[in-house]
Amino acid sequence: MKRLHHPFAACALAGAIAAAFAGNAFAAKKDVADAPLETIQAVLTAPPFAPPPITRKTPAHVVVDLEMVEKDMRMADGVTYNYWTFGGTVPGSFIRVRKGDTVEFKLKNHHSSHFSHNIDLHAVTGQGGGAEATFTLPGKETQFTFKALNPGLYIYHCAMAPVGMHIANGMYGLILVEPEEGMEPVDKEFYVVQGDFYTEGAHGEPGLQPFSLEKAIEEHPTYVVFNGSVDSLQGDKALTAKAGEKIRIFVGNGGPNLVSSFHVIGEIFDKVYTEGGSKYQENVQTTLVPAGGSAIVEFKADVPGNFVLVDHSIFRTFHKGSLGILKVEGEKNPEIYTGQQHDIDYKEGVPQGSQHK
Ligand SMILES: [Cu+2]
Repeated sequence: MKRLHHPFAACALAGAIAAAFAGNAFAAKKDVADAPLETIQAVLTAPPFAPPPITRKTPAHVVVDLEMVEKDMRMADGVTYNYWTFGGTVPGSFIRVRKGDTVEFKLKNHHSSHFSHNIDLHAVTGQGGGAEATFTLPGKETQFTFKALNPGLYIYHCAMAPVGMHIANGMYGLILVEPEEGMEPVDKEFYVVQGDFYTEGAHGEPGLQPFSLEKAIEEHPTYVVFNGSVDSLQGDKALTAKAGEKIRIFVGNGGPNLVSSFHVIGEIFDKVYTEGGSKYQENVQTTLVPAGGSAIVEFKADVPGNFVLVDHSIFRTFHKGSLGILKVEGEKNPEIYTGQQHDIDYKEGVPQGSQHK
């Protein structure tokens, strides 16, 4: 005898009801989908800045125009390098879209380029992340279109063979897909991407330095830097903020080889969206940023000072270049941080804790 309360029977009934409702919901969604999307030209920014937050509440048809340029730029004082770039900078232009957007992606390869390039965006669902569709000879433009299905912070990079060499020459950047509800407002947003570079000459050896395939294969970088060069975030190029401001840094790691132990000396990240995903961890000192990966870090700059961005694999920082400054100005707050309170002779034989009496 058939038991009406058999769990599968119950499931089938519930499924049929759910399907009926889903059918209605689908019909309603389809009407919205049929409405023509507003066409918007994407605002692209050079590091260390990100385009403004997205305020619209509906998907759009976003057009991205990105130009690939090969050019000599400064690696360090007296040292230049022939960088291959997306948009003329390392990392490449920051791209910001919203979940559900349809992105029409136009990739241009400058006439002066010596090589063909393409792009693999980790935000793309589809063959090669777009690489197959964007093989672009010098002087050509290619195009493909994708739908931003998953929110998150994604690396993009060139995927022409030898892939490692194109990435090692600076061909990477970040694309942010904002969630539908947007992101929590902050006072300042920055764009920082680590990369490792391999030159024939030793660290600091002057002149135009060729790429060393041997060092790259051995994973022995000559330079490990933020935003493409030594001192890119120092002096008058330091990141700046005021005490009390909420800071968000979109952190990426282009690699091609190293994993970054990203840390800001003198700060604690209130939130880290680990690996650039949707969930955050709280109260983090150092976050791992994989090669070809990202993280979103957020913190309040409570007190003034020079806060130092580092890869805490620390020899890289002090000997290969991965050091940047966030300069925070404002009123001191001794309740949070006093600065040095004394510097006196230490008297041997006096019990600990009473030397200064
Ligand atoms: Cu390339």
